[in-house]
Amino acid sequence: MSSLLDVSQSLSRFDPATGTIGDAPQVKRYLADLRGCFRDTEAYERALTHDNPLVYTVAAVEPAVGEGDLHYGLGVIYPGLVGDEYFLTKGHLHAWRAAAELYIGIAGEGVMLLEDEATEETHLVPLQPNSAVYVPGHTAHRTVNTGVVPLTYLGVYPARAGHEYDVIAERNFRSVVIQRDGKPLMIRRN
Ligand code: S6P
Ligand code: ZN
Repeated sequence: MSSLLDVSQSLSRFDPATGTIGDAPQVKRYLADLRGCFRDTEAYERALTHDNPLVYTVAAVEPAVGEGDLHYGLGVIYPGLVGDEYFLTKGHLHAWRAAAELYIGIAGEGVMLLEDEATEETHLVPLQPNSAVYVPGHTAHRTVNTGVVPLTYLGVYPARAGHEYDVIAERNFRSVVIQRDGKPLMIRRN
């Protein structure tokens, strides 16, 4: 019987400084890609008239999509604000709703917004080096850089998880993370 272990696929080296994992594809999201995400739409449009900064990158290793396979991605969110709201990811549910995910903090200071799809109840969980955040299934997740240096993290998820962005684009997260007195604070969107 042949071995299922393909050692060439077992080790990858990631570079937190560039947000890359070997030659795995890297997605770059600029401020202009995040229309609709921020609460203060005037501040968003104003910021865009000056500049279109890189907000975050994700390099993903997504080889096979077999039952039981895992995928993972290295995310880097740059520090910044739109109005009083910190730079953030688009956020998503998994297309396969039951799929959970594990986030592992590597560098920087941030938080995750976790929102139960059914109840719309939101939780704020710190994402920091040497800590892991378990995102259960059926939970929309968005990552936010609340610090002054890039927030770097690894996300590990079932290969079949997939991404559902449209639901989030339509209804958005019920809560936002703003800077108040120099510190992060979660408030309701409206
Ligand atoms: C994938 C995982 C992460 C995100 C990354 C960017 O399931 O949750 O790798 O893709 O944090 O966020 P988003 O919402 O733009 O995919
Ligand atoms: Zn995810």
